[in-house]
Amino acid sequence: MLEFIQLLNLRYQTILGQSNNDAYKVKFQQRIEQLLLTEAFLRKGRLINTSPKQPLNIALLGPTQAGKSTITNVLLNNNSAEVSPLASYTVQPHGFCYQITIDACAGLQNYFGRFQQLQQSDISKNRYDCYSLNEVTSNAPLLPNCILWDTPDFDSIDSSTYREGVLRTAALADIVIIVVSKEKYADQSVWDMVTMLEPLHQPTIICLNKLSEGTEELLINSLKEKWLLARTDNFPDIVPLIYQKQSGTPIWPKDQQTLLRKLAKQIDYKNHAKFEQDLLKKYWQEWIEPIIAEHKALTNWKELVDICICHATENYQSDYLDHPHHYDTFQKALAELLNLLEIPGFSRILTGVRKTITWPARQIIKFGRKKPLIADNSQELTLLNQLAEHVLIQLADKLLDYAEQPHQRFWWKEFSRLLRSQRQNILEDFTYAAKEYHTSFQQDVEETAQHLYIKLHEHPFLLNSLRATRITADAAAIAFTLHMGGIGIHDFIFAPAILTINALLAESALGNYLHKSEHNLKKHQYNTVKQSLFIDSISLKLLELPNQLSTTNYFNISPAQLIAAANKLNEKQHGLRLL
Ligand SMILES: Nc1nc2c(ncn2[C@@H]2O[C@H](COP(=O)(O)OP(=O)(O)OP(=O)(O)O)[C@@H](O)[C@H]2O)c(=O)[nH]1
Ligand SMILES: [Mg+2]
Repeated sequence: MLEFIQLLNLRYQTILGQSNNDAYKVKFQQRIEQLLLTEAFLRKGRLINTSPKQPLNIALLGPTQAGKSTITNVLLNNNSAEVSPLASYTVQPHGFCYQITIDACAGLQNYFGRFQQLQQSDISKNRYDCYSLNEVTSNAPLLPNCILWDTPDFDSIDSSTYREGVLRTAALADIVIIVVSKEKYADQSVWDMVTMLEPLHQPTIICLNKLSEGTEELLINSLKEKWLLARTDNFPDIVPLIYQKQSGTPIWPKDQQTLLRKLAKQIDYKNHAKFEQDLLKKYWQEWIEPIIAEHKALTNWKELVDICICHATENYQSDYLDHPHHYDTFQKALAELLNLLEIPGFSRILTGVRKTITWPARQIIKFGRKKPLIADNSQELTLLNQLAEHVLIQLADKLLDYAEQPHQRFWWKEFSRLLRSQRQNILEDFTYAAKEYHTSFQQDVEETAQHLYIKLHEHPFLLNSLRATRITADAAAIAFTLHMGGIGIHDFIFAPAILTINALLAESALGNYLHKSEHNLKKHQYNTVKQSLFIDSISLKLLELPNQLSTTNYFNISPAQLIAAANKLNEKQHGLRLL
């Protein structure tokens, strides 16, 4: 699950980097923060599992200049944290180990991942992917043994650049101290953070800093109202700190000296796995919404392609296979049959030719003259190419429609551009595949002719009477001319001799067989065209197109990856950590 959250976060960040849409930016930025916090909280779960004796972590979180660093020093009872009147002064998480050695914090580097652990004195102000860890030697009666974390603010203009450090430290904390000043306690950014932290179930206190005398009650009541709006858990302990004009150092109230030590005793990790799961579930639907939308777009695309391909296949059937004037494949088989008939009359006609070439005509190829394909410029090929073009036109129109709709508009626009750029390639590939099919289907035409020829031998009377007619001789001559490329298939079909032969055969004892052969050839032709051209060529290429979309604009998380992650999210067994 941790890996999936990291992947999701990475994709959100990449896409956000490419986006110019402001509404979209705010939404994505929010989700990135949720993901960062969740990733850190899952890492915390791993830390608890791998190093159960981890030191206690207490983090001070708050808006800039609220006094986080100042209060860190109050709690540490020294001046380890750097305080400044300049806004956004602290920009990295600084951990101060009280009564704890740095060696005991070994698991932290793993927790912080790409953030580098440095000495406070070695940290440069311009580097945000690091944190410091220092041992403090003071006596700090307000603190239990712990790492006390001073953190950067989360509300200044610059804060987005170092927010990850804040979120990582927030998720690490076993106790959270929200530091607000009287000027800042009502800021939306404070309550957004307070709301965001609720699923982490951390014991929390609020330090209300820079108070003027007498305003305490009023401000605490107001804080309470805001808390009840933001959170569902109990209003936490408030530590009011009066502004110390002279010393600059607030004084921790006497009656709350033991507050942190008491809270420390209540820390319990037994529900951490459940809290992780609740946190994931809280945001899950929102996070995966754009991925689902991408999957939906892909499904829509597949449906569109399927519909267009289905129409094209139907049109091929009606405009070619079932079309009385356009369909010519079976006629080619008949032409082959006539060539196969060794008819005496036919032989006489061919005598001149036979002197120079060898029968059957197929062997002409051996003499360097390519046998013309019966229908190189066939009606079928023209129609197939038109159908492919029509499929692409229909799809391009549909894509434009989708690009006008509110959902996944950018995906469809980009996809529409992609289809336009690939259109020519797809059509050229289709034309090539159609020619290939046409050439190789010649073999099936010849086989049909051979079967008819064999069948004809079962009817010697018919064979002989065919051979005896002058018409058959004429037809054979026409077939040969067709074979040699002298005439086209349409001249052949409508030649009177051929029409007569067709009628003769259809009305003969072979009529039924002829009809069946035509039917079978057509069926086989339909299946071949459907599979090799409409499915394996054009459809496959169209369905592969989404893979060519730029990965910087889209999530590209597959349905299988998403299902695997969702399954992990829902796997829950008593007491077992599964995330
Ligand atoms: N006089 C006086 N100054 C205070 C008090 N509390 C905080 N300050 C001042 O407020 C300013 C900001 O305090 P910091 O502790 O640096 O605030 P911060 O929240 O860490 O600010 P960033 O690191 O910029 O986010 C400093 O100049 C402090 O000296 C107080 O009680 N009295
Ligand atoms: Mg500070």
